[in-house]
Amino acid sequence: MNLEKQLEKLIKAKYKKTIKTCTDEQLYDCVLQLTKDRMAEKPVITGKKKVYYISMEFLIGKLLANNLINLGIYEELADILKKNGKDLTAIEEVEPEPSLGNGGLGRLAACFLDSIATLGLPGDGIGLNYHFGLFKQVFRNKLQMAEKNDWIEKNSWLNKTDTTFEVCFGDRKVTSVLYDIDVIGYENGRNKLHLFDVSSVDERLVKKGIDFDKTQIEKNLTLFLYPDDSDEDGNLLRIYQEYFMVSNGAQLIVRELKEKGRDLHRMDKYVAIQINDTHPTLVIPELIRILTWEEGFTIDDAVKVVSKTCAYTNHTILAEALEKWPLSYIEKVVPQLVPIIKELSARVAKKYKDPKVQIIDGEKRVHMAHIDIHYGYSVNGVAAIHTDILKDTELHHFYEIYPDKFNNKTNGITFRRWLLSCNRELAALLSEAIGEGYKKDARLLEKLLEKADDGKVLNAIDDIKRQKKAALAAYIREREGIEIDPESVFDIQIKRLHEYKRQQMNALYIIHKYLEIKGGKKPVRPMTFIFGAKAAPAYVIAQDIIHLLLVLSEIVNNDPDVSPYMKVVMVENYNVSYAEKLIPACDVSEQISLASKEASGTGNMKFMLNGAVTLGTSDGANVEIHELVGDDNIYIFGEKSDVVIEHYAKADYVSKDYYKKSPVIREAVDFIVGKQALKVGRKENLERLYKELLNKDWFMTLLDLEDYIRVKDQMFADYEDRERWKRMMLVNIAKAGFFSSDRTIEEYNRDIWKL
Ligand code: 26V
Repeated sequence: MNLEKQLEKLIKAKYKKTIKTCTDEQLYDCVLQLTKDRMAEKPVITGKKKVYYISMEFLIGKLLANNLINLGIYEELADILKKNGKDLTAIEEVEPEPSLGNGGLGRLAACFLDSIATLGLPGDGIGLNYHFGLFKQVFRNKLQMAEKNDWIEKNSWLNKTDTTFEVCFGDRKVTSVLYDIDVIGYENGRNKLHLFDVSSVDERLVKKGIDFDKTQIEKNLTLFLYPDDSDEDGNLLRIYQEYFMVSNGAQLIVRELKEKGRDLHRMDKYVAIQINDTHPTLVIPELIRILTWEEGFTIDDAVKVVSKTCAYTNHTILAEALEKWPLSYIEKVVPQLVPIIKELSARVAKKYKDPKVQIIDGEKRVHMAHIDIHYGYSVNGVAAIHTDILKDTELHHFYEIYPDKFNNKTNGITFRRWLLSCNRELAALLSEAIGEGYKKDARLLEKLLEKADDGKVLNAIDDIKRQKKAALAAYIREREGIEIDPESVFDIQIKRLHEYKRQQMNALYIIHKYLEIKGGKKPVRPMTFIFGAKAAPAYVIAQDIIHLLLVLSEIVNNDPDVSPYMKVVMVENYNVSYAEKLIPACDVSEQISLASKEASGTGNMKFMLNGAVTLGTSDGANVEIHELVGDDNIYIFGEKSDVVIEHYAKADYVSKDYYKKSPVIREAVDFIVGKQALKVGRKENLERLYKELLNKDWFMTLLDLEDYIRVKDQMFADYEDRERWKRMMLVNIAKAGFFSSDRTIEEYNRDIWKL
């Protein structure tokens, strides 16, 4: 049916109105329905073999614009609405954003689902339907508070199915209910994101903020994305969630295989299971349990086929992020898996004596990654440098045993969301300059290099950047109540708050600039420093860093000597939707993690694609960005990963030495507990952070601070060479094609899944 007629019909049936007389909310409701109907018409992608991407997180973001684009009806619908005095972007704003992920890992899973469908590969996601997802961040008294994100509305993208499974825990049994979200490829067919829920979940359990009784598993299991793991109940709940997800996933996979009449002994010919970090690791013993207990397999046969089916992706080398569960916890939550885990562990112990590769260690903790490596057929890192570090250091002992299992899959991002949807102006310009081909084959963006000396194209790119900066300035005025100057340089750091990502180093630069301006050294052009970051509620120093950023924002923005030259904005509740507004408006992309610590990063890719220039360390995918754009189109500073790794090995980094040696560092660090800061900030938070930096500084902020200041100053100076900067923007866009998640998924398929 004609799109306009279809919409009119829906509106008439539901609201007895017309497009013209509907509110934006009513229109959203009907456009959602229309889009779902159109998606349901798309053929399900099928094939002999299918991948299941199993993950505790799918940070899908709002879906309306993306689905309209992938259906190829965005423009048409926008025109229809416009003709009736309505604005599609205003209607997009009505959609609530689900927060089913923490950050990069969850967003990557969402990009992958988009690419899997776009490439026409059969592949479904398996995850959990968190009712309140990750908390909503609000600032009170310059501190982060957490509230629930109530995203599920009566009419949503979720489709309730009649699939239910029983999941047995040691102390109770629960019944699951499955919700599906359709995943449409760009001009292609349909896959599914399966989100499991418990039928007995009770939202009323949440009292104040995000507090709830962590022991009432039937009622709380799917309320929140992993609650803090600062106490035993929190940890146990996390294991309940993990087992609930994998048990449902395994039952679903086995059921689908049986429905298709497949021989379970040859499961690996029909199924690949990609384990996203260690969170879904229990799927391995759970599948073995199902095959032996319920399908009559010998343990040897079950282990063999499962090991040929499961593949593992590692997303971090941070020791504190690698899951090691006490066997006693697993015993309490899923006692039925304990004999299987013990058997898997015993087989390893029999073959390998090295304590570093054991599954159950001397303290009776289960190393989840070790299960994946021994009993999976592929282990991959997420950027070249990350995979090298895994092979050379973190997982070296495993690499010696299984050299062929290790491989790299450099992360990617879906260009549908991070270019076509969030920067329609730039996409249109690119189509005009180099044709539409890049939309299907991102590598064709390189054709833009032919325009590197074309003043018209360069100016057009720059004009779009200004337009996006003006739009962001208006949004920030409305949301945060802060006035920023679109003519200033927009320097942006948006990512989870973590010491290794070093937002605190950026803060020290800001203090340094503030003091310079106070001392009379004015910059040629004003600078705007923008941050967005949530911190885990139990992560004290991260909370302190947020406090410092909010303190700096107040001091700087209210100082009449300084504010004409510099502004600091910490946006509230940074999420995918905010990212879609910030990234197209960015001049300088801050990627300043301590070398070796950021496995890949994916924000770095989104910024580059939108014409921002990276200021970064040789870490994660920055290394590959650097190789692609060359020295002239990126700003790299700081110690390299080998130096950093050696500091850790020798334990010889002493932050106080750097503090003592450098007056610039001293002045900036002391400011944190100086009179001015203490006047607007809280002593407890600021002093704790100050002491941390001086006495510990585990992620070596002061090691790189001077080099950071030097290179960042140079970068701001270069920004004034406008012609050169425009060229840098162009080169970054042109070289971003490699980071399309379509390329990443093609590699996963070629090397691992073989669909
Ligand atoms: C988890 C935790 C949990 C508790 C303590 C501190 C901590 C620190 C880091 C993490 C991260 C877990 C894994 C993760 O999210 N990795 C991210 O994966 C992205 C997609 O591959 C990648 O781009 C990021 O560099 C990587 O940090």
